[in-house]
Amino acid sequence: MEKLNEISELLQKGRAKNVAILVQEALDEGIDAKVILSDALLAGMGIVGEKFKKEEVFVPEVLIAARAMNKGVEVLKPYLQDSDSQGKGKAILGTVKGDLHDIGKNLVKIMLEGKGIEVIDLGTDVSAETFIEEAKKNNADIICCSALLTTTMPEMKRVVELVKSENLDVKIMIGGAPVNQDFCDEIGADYYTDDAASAADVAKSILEEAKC
Ligand code: B1M
Repeated sequence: MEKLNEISELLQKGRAKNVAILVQEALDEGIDAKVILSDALLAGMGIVGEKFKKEEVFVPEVLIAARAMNKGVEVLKPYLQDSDSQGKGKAILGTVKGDLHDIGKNLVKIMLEGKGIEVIDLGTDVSAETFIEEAKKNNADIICCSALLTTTMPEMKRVVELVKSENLDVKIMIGGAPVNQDFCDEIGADYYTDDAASAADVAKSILEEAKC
């Protein structure tokens, strides 16, 4: 769709204000918020990621594209909420230690909140100890860890080990581009999900099961 391509291209150029305006226009034209997210914003960021890998663009360009992505997501946020979103449980969320990528984590936050789950967002560069401390302090139901670097994924294993050694009654969900189901099984985490919307669906069903 032309509008979605236009948004994707503006995002790649880091034109944050224009991305926000066009996202609103797309919503006004009746395009579904989830379609705008996947086919315009995530698609654009994916292209930036490919160019970054091939060294066709560098950190500054990626950062301004990321800022444009966030502006677009801000506009979409109210449209990504479920109508029955009220007090469903509590999740601790963060990007693991050594890792500063937060776009995916922020999307997970929006989607979880959209399902009525209270989210305690610890930000980026979060150690396993901090995840555990905050889960205990807040009596959380789920710990959600995001990682974008292969070098930071092992911190997720430390989260699992600490939860087990402290015998905490909390589920661990992991995700992020380099993470997969095999890694989840290998480290003994409870759930792996591929994208933010599935993370929220799974979190909701974990909480519903816990109440049964
Ligand atoms: Co970085 N970076 N980066 N980067 N960066 C990657 C991840 C990389 C794959 C690029 C590449 O080489 N192709 C590569 C990692 C290679 C590897 O480990 N195998 C990389 C690298 C190397 C680096 C640096 C080391 C570069 C350098 O400095 N030389 C450096 C590391 C800094 C650090 O963290 N210590 C670095 C820095 C940066 C920026 C700061 C410039 C910027 C981050 C800005 C920010 O986040 N505020 C950045 C970006 C933007 C990227 C790419 C281009 C895009 C990531 C992104 O936001 N995607 C990325 C390339 C790529 O992934 N293709 C890349 C959009 C986002 C929505 O997707 O986060 O995957 P994602 O989230 C998805 C799913 O994964 C899932 O939901 C989302 C979709 O709905 N998900 C979850 C995420 N978390 C989840 C948790 C869940 C469930 C699902 O449950 C709890």
